[in-house]
Amino acid sequence: APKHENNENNPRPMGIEKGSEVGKDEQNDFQWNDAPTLAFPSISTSDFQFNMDKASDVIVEAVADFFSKVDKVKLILVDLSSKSKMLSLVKVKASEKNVDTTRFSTYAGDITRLYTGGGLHCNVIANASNWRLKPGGGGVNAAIFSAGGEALEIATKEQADTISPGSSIIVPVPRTSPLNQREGVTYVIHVLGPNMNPQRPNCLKDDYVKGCKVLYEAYSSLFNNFASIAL
Ligand code: AR6
Repeated sequence: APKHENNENNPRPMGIEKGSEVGKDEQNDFQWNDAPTLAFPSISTSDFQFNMDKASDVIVEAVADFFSKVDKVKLILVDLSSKSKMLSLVKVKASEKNVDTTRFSTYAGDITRLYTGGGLHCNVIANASNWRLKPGGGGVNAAIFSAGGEALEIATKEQADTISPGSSIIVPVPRTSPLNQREGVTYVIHVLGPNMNPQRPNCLKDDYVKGCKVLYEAYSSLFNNFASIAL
């Protein structure tokens, strides 16, 4: 067991209590603690300047729709700080919509250090990408490419050169990548969300009718791609 497992500073996502029976489905003996888990950041709400209140509605709707079709997988929304406005908004709305907290939780921490920083086993993580699937830039994209090393860059290029808003691309993470070796991440799914930042390509200029539609498509594409790997 990793050393940090008893560290109180590493909050566990709701619904996953170490050493307890929480998450065990009595009916069929299904172990929720072992369920395939996707960790994902809030797409478009930082550099792409998408309204957080609207984005949180879209996330909860996309999660609820996905859970109505797919069973026995877990989703975790991740953001860097426990003071994250996105995490608070989504927690409130998920609870209002009665989304199952065994299957959907939030986690404050670095998505590139889920295992070494939080003891979480997530073999699939999502990235808020740019249309050229290029490393760097900033935000979670820079963090994931930096943690993934050259191996992730090469593996990404093997899958695609570009990506369009509202879609996602599955990249198997090579064993040589530190993200795989250190964190146990075997897939990164790059997602391109809608952009409201005039200084970035394809700005939607505050068209939130289109924006919410594209954001919903981005999450459905992500979740469906995750299911195609996990199940
Ligand atoms: N771990 C978890 N969450 C993070 C991390 C991290 N290490 N770093 C940032 N976040 P953003 P976007 C959160 O800006 O708005 C890039 O340059 C952050 O707090 O990364 O979709 C790309 O190349 C926020 O909640 O993505 C694109 O050009 C969320 O991740 C552009 O930014 C997404 O913020 C995409 O912009």
